[in-house]
Amino acid sequence: MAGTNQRIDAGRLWNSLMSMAEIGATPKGGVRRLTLTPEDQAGRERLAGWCRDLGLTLRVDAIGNMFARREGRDPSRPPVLMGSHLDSQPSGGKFDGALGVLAGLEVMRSLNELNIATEAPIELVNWTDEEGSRFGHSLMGSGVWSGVFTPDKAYALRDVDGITVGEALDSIGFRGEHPATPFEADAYFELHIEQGPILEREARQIGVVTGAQAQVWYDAVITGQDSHAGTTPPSTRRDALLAAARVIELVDATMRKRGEDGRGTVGFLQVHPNSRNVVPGEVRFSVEFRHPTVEQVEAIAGSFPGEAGKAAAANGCQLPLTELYRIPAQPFDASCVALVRAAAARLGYASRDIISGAGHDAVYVARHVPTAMIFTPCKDGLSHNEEESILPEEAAAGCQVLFEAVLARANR
Ligand code: HGY
Ligand code: MN
Ligand code: MN
Ligand code: MN
Repeated sequence: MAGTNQRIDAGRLWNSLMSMAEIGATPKGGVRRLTLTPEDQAGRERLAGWCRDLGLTLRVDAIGNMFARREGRDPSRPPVLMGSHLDSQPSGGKFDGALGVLAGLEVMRSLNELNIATEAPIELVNWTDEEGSRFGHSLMGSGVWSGVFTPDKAYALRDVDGITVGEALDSIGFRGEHPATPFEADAYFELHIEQGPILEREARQIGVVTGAQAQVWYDAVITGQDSHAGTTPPSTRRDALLAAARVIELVDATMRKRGEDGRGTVGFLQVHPNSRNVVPGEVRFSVEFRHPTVEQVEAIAGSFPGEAGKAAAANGCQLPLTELYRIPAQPFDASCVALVRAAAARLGYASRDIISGAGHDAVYVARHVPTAMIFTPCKDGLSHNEEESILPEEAAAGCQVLFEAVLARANR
């Protein structure tokens, strides 16, 4: 395995990853650290302790984003940022997000150990609620920071139990006093597992991420009529679940029309009243589409709502569809991408350029700060799954590239 001139401590990085994975550990080897829950709080506090041990200055902003700062020789220079997220899917993997945060921590530890003073300050970031699983808006913390969502809009988002983001932030003590607004930063680098099969299939250790694909997210509520399962004949049923099934078929057909680049998913669904002998009168569910080109996402956004409404109406139901947000395809900054590519080459890692199929905080940060991402492979390209797994040397390779890219940028 290349990367002989390692300046990071691979074993220490792996130990940090395994230590963080204990928080919210699930029986099948994954993690459940839903945003703003006690598990997320425990992960945040563990990170904060590690940062304090390094003498980093910690600050938390109004949406709970955490920034740990290492001073540079020239405090007037804007900081170089690096980081990712510690929140997870309900049955997520140990490395999604955590790798980027803990590799950043390892960069800080190594800079201290090697007594390297950088010109510019460096800040490690843990973004709040990247996953969007609990409150329905992904990239929420970086979205508020970058002005996509207002703080008040974010605070008002509710989970399935009716708890708001504001209440959850306060309950874990992470509503900080710093404004959640874009401050001047020199660059942002995010290390993340690819969450897809390409790097593993091509035996590449590093993905040089040049951008991320476009997305559109909806909330759907199908309303029919609750009625008795035993007495309601087919002719008078207004079965919201049957209508939802037709719409879900349409989501799949809309995706497949775009071939292997198409993505269409219904991941969340609630049936009301969810009783065995009641024809359901209401179904709430999520719909999201993605594609490498914004044109295709725009085309879908132009046709899907009408087609879905017709499918619901054909089953005697209404379908209020709310578009939550659209994320255009986001190219990353060429000079930062070049630093990632050069670092991988210098370290002797096999790399390739790649577009991210997943959304990342880097997508919103890139609207204000020159940004690049580094990918490492994951087994079978599996993620958002408890069996997500990577090798220690893969984590180390990504961390080493992060170290070199951040150092080069901070000293340019
Ligand atoms: O949904 C996403 O793409 C991200 O992994 N949360
Ligand atoms: Mn992630
Ligand atoms: Mn994820
Ligand atoms: Mn991400």
